[in-house]
Amino acid sequence: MDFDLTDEQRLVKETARSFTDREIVDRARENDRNEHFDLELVAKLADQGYLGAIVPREYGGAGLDYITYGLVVEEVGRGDSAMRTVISVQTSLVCSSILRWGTEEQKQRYLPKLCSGEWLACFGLTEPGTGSDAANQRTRAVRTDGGWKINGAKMWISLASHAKLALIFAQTDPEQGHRGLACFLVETEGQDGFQTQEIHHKMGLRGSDTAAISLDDVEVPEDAVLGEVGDGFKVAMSALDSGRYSVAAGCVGICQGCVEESVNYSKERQQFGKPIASFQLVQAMLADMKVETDAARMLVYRAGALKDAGRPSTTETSIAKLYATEAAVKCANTAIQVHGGAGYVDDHPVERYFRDVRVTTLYEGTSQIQKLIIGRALTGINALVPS
Ligand code: COS
Repeated sequence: MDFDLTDEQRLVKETARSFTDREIVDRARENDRNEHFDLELVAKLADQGYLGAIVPREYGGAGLDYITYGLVVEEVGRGDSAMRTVISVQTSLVCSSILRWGTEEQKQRYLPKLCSGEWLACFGLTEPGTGSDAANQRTRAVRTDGGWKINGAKMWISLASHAKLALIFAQTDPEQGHRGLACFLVETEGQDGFQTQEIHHKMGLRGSDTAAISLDDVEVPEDAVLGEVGDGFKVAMSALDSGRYSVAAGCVGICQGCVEESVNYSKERQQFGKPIASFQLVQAMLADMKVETDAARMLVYRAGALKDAGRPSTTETSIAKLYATEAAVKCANTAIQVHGGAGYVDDHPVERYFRDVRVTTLYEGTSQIQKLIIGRALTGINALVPS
């Protein structure tokens, strides 16, 4: 077992750290305040190669392994979860799905545009009535002469308002249950019946584009199907294997940010004639955050190492996602405690961490769903199926 990063991994991490400090950190607060989805910054993420981090170079990607990708996501996540979300959606949910399930033609058509940032893309799985029960898609796709007609609605979809490509999951044959699902590559520009509506007043991720999608007789050709008809659920689950990893890595970044901000603040802030860092109860809070951060990071590294080795990693990814997201919620809460009143306004990033992190135990599978996946792996019993 080797706990050291390779020279290349260290270099990529250091580059991502200085990029984050230089480009992201200063803009995060204003973008959050103004609910501004910062396309200029998204273009810079693309220039860094982060939107196609795990995509092979032949398709315009950076060709990074999963561990190195996780290091980038951690650094960007420390700076701003709204920007981290762009990477997670574009790279993990969309590019990894096209890589794994796409035809050569689909890969050539979409991956270079997505890696370069020319196109943004979104992942349309969740619906107004369908969250954890992802197989229960109400969106319907019916065959037409040369393709498919799709009707339905999607909810809470990151990047949807700006996406030129939408992965849309739909039921083709309700009698087949999850085996009737298909994933469609829907090009949105000039697409009749495809409409988005931005969602505002979110608790956090205010600098992120979140929208609802309505699909009203959206017509796509036969070759818009990603994988085979009937593979849709597997496409979604495999995408989430990568997406959950990315969310977990981003949360390690939040934990790390909480530690760094709290250490700095506690050494500056004076009470009772001393820096508060010299009080044992403050050090206990710092130590708790550090332990959570390291444990979460190790779990992310393990999931990444399994992915790089091409081994099954679904359970270990759920463990990493569960632990890292819950750890980040705890760390953000503790970091505010260390900051006292100063942590209750957005002068310090910990206030934004606290709001941004809250969604991470909800999206890409709630903590409860991760526990069910882990519990099933332990027992062989699917607790979701009523007996
Ligand atoms: N990769 C590829 N295929 C997978 C997979 C994975 N990680 N996990 C499951 N599958 C396959 C299974 O092999 C099975 O295939 P068959 O049809 O050939 O038997 C099929 O998918 C169904 O799998 P499973 O029995 O595990 O389905 P369940 O209904 O029990 O799964 C959970 C339920 C909870 C795991 C799933 O619905 C889930 O993850 N829900 C949360 C959804 C979510 O995260 N939503 C948030 C989206 S925000 S982007």
